[in-house]
Amino acid sequence: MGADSTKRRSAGGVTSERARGGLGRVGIGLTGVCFILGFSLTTLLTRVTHGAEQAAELVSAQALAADSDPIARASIQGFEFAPDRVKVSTGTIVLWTNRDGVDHDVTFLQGDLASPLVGKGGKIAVIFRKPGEYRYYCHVHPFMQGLVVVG
Ligand SMILES: [Cu+2]
Repeated sequence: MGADSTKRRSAGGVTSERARGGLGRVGIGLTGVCFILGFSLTTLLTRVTHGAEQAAELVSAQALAADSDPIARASIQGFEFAPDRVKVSTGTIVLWTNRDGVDHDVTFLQGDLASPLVGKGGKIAVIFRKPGEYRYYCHVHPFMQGLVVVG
């Protein structure tokens, strides 16, 4: 009972300020949950969750829809990453679309970042937060290799 009256009293002129602050928090999902389109969230979380500040991490469909980060599009076609060398600025999301009728993934040499396998039309999105060179391959077809240069 006492708590109820306290709550009402605190609802003064300060509350509208709070509400505006809440809107700004929408973007947090980007750094938080990450998963790949059409694949199980749990599989991915076990692979990506450790290390709060990843230099690169998978991002969700929602993050892409928010359109808040620049996106560089690439394809996986004919057992090749195309282009196999991408240069982007820090904070860019690289979005690969698999155009093969065969499942592929994007597995990075450094760290333990790896996407799930995606089939034809499947998308893999990775945001690069720190400058550097990121080499990757498809773990099913190790001859498929690529490089993302983040500057
Ligand atoms: Cu492959």
